[in-house]
Amino acid sequence: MDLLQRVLKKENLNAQELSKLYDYDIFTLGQVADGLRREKYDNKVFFNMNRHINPTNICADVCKFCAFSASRKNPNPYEMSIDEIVSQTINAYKRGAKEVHIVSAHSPNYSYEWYLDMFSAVKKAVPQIHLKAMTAAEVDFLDRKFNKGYQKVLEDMVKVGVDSMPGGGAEIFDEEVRKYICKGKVDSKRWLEIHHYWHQLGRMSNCTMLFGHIENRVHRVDHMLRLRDIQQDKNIVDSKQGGFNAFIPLVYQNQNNFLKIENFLSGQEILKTISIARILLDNIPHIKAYWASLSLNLALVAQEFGADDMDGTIENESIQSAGGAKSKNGVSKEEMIAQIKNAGFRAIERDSLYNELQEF
Ligand code: V47
Repeated sequence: MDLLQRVLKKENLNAQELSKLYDYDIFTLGQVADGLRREKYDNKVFFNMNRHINPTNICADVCKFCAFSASRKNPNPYEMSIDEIVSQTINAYKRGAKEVHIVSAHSPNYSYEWYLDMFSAVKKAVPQIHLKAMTAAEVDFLDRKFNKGYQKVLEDMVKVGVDSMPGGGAEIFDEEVRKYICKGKVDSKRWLEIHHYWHQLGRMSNCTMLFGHIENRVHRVDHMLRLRDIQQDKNIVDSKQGGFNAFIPLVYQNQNNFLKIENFLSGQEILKTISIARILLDNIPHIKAYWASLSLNLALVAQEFGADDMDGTIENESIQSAGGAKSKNGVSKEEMIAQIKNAGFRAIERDSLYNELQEF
């Protein structure tokens, strides 16, 4: 039987076998992925009104791909105070943001209590805002620095009002590649355990994959399968609470950092990866074509290749843009809506948990 048919019949295949999905042309993969996304969401494209806040770029880790952290190539260290973070949240809320996405470098300077106080202060100032914060890499960093145990860190996050976790820090789970690109950071097993425990607490999170550097197709598929596996936990599925909301493939931005690559990703390879994600990740509801990473244009095309979400207005994007992406100032709500509609889709503003708020 044809490989695609075997995959759609949910035959148990390994990453090596499944990586052969890339041998199909993009139209075949796209048609199947588009069919699956339309079954669930018709021709809706989701976006949200959000604000990214990155409290500091001072980092104890040295990931080769990172252009955001203060380093020899980026000698502009900064550190925000809790007051600044709160005031950015209030201003974003007044402009219509429903979510703040707070992710930091792994700072040697902030105390454990600083994080808890900061989240409490944000939630106290704007109780209505959805607080999406702390990558699994940060949770692991705090656990190791302050000897807390990752479970305690996650439980404390719940107590101070963190609503959901973003998907950062996943990079590529393959241990060899990971060792080369981000040695010393949270390992793959722990990244997955942290999200799994968060899901057991009844909370939602996202998951990412950084691709287009030194990884190969098998590594990408292996990454997706590891995510699909933890999403299968029967207790969590039965409880109908907690789990991954969205998978976000992040295209590697190759400027101002220490990871030199020889093979640049084609648009075709990016779209195939998005289609394969939709086909393989049948238990993760949303595939986010993060426009800051893909560009607005390709993120819109990706909506015909299995993606159903663009991410949000962002207001201030520091990580992809540090690596060369044109996303520094976010995108206005008006432009986001116009672009989605011009591409022939229905523009749906959602909240952070994908409840539909308004159609434009
Ligand atoms: O973990 C770092 C990546 C991630 C580069 O959960 C890079 O809704 C490309 O996770 N080129 C952080 N990527 C961003 C992130 C995210 C973004 C938007 C929404 C959500 C969500 C999560 O950015 C890091 C890392 O994988 N990254 N450097 C780079 N040069």
